[in-house]
Amino acid sequence: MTKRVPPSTSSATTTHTPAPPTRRGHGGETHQQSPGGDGTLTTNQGTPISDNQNSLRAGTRGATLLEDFVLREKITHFDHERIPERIVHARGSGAHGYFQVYEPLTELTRAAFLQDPAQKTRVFVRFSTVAGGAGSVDLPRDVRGFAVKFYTEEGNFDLVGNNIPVFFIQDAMKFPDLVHSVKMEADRGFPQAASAHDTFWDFASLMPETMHMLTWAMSDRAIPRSLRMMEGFGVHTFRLINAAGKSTFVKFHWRPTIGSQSVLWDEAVKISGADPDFHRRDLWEAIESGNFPEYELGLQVFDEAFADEFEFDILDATKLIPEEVVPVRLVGKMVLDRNPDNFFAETEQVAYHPGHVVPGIDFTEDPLLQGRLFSYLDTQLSRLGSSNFHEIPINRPVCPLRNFQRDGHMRQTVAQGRLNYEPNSLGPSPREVAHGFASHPAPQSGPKVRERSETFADHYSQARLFYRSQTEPERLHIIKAFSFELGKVETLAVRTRMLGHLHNIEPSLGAAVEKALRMEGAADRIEPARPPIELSASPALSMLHKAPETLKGRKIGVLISDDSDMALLDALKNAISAEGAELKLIAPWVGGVRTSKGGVLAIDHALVAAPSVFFDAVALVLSVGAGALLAKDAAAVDFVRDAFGHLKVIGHTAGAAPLLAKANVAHSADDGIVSLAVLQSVNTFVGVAKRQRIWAREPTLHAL
Ligand code: HDE
Repeated sequence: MTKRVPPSTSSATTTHTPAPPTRRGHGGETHQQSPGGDGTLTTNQGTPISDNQNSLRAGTRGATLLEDFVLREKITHFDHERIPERIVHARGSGAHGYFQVYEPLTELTRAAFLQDPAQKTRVFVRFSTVAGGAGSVDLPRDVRGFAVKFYTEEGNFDLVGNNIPVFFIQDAMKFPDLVHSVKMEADRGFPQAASAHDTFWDFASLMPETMHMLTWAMSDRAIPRSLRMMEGFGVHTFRLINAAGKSTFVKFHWRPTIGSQSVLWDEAVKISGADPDFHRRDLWEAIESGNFPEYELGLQVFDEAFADEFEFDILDATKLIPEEVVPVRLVGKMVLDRNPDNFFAETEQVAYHPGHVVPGIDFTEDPLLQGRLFSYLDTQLSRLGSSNFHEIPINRPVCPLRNFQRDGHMRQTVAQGRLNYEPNSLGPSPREVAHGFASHPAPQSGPKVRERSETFADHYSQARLFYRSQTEPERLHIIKAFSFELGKVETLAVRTRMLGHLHNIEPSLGAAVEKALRMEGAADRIEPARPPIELSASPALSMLHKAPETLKGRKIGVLISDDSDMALLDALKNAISAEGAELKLIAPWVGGVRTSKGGVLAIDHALVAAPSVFFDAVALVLSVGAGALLAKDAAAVDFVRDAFGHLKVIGHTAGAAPLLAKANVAHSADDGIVSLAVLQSVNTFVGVAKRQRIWAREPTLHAL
């Protein structure tokens, strides 16, 4: 039987004028394909396509013809759409932005982009999780990558950091082992994006140098509220070199201007199900709405004399320098003001490398950094498939690039002339320059050994420092995280070994985790290579200690229904936006709610699709009838119960009473339950919500 082709899918008969390719980018030139427009659909060779619905066949029911180059080209290209995902940091979210220095840093560095406060240097940032695959969720317990590419006039500078200032291991030799142990177990292919399994804790418990970073990874730092509310760190000690060749040691920091904040573990678990793209969406939406994320660049600078007298080795990436010892000087600001045009072309293909430095910035001998200097270039060869990855638009420097490297897989540059060598005398060609990058002449000597320096031997002191510097709620979360992770470990010997380390970090931590696991007295005795030393607490290591009272950049979820009080909603909206926060309306029906005047009020989210874990505080603006109705609805009850359990501020009208009761929330439970009976109480609600969470509530919710 011959089937008739519907008109909409029949071959196009209209003629089109081909749209000229546009050229755009951060500096590199690229053909951009824009969707829509009146452009003709073509093959990759530019041949106009007359039918994009049907392959070429011998008769309407006959075999497909091999000569169908349109089909073959399309399928071939599709078959190769994926490139290998990053072995670590596979899941990432990117954004464009700019960086500006506050004042010339001439005395410290000759890096051109750090001299002129009027100059904006374009950047591309990629945030990532470490262990999960590209399609994993945004909120596992994990370290976050914080990689910044500065497109400077003297070449690209990549600051490839993390959101935790130290690392698990001291020597690059152990990186493949670390990563193998944390990724999915080799035989079974799970768990995805989770450190809570035997191989990770087996490795970690056999490597005391991981203890400091483990304590950070078990803290709330590993479950950030938003990529906009996360600190970043260069981790290693680097060098800044000024025009006179003077070297100063530096540690790089990024500080979000709206403060750092994290979610609670139970929120992370629920967000992972309700919105696996929680962080990516949040970043995208913030930038789309003009609410640009900002981070200040901070420097901790110090000299050789300090390095010599400091208790720890500044080349050891498992150690930090407390801010109370060397203050962080804020020297500039990065603003993320543009979303990528294309996720693959930019976020996926961007290639960072700690070895991408500019004159004025240099390395130290940190053995972890030294290993990284090899790895990142090497990894691009398998990931991007060619030594020409620097020609991909997102990776191209904005300054001229001239050298004698030629050809290779997928070369884009059409080099002119015959001078592909140097020295030459046959014409003008690029030459070395005196102001070019020159390595700092740090003296190197010593026998060729495979040996760790004695100065790297202390593995517990800074873990203890970190733990002791936390506030009570933060310590409780560390205990709970260790208990959760070790609770998932099936091999008893791994658990008892790890408990031994926790005792060395801090006896009360070890005891608390033992109690939580009901393994009192089970810890192995582990003799530290070097006993921990007592250090003064560093309050700057606590997120809560530094947390500003603010709603800026936060989201308030307001649950409404038919006949909600419009005057109250208006007052809430004004007060919340005056704080730089966003109000989101949630209702049982995505189609909106009826107002008392007979209109329909549009809303932002349907209740089933927007649990309270998406918001920083909530308000229940419900009429008497709506409160009684929603008290019978599980999604509404969970909305309130979770908000309470997650220590959020809850504003409510009198009508919400049955719902609060059903969720087991007493009106007077604490000062985070705010009555919105009168309009003025909106200010009280906003004032309390600025505290972000009601920490005093937490101990009342945990019996064990
Ligand atoms: Fe990485 N790391 N890393 N790393 N790393 C990669 O490079 C590596 C380390 C970091 O968004 C890979 O292009 C080794 C520390 C970030 O594209 C790879 C060692 C820190 C990103 C690699 C380390 C980082 C990566 C995988 C130990 C914080 C994502 C894909 C010697 C200071 C960048 C790629 C992006 C990515 C190797 C340790 C941060 C395999 C060998 C320490 C943020 O080359």
